[in-house]
Amino acid sequence: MKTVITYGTFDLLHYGHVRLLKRAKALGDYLIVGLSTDEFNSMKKHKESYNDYAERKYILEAIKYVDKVIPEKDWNQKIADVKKYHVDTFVMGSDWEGQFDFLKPYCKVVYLPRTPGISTSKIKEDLR
Ligand code: C2G
Repeated sequence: MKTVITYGTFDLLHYGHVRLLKRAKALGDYLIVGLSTDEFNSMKKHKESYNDYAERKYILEAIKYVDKVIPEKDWNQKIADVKKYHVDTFVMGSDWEGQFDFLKPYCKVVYLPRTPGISTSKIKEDLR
């Protein structure tokens, strides 16, 4: 079984997120999502999500590409997660290109092209 992992806030879930999850799952058989907790968002990522962790987790678990959701509490948990879950491939959108190459000794690192024209901040702006 090939395990893939990705991380994010996934707030106001949109098709850019779902396209990322679909392509990530296609790289293996089992997809784990490290979902940023509310504390991690506000303390370390300096962003507040509209939906809280429980709501974002509920939505992600309803997506057929997602097999498991774990909390992302810290920037420094990825190596431990890769080891703990025997991850074969780490995936992130291309806005993170190169930022996680430190994982290369532990697993494959894949940056997938971001979906243009959609983002949570754009949705919020458009709705304003
Ligand atoms: N994404 C995408 N296309 C978009 C918007 C987002 O492919 N139009 C991808 C991002 O590149 C990321 C994932 O969807 O891989 C989740 O996006 P965010 O929730 O914005 O993730 P982010 O806040 O960047 O958190 O430790 C990593 C961080 O937790 C990533």
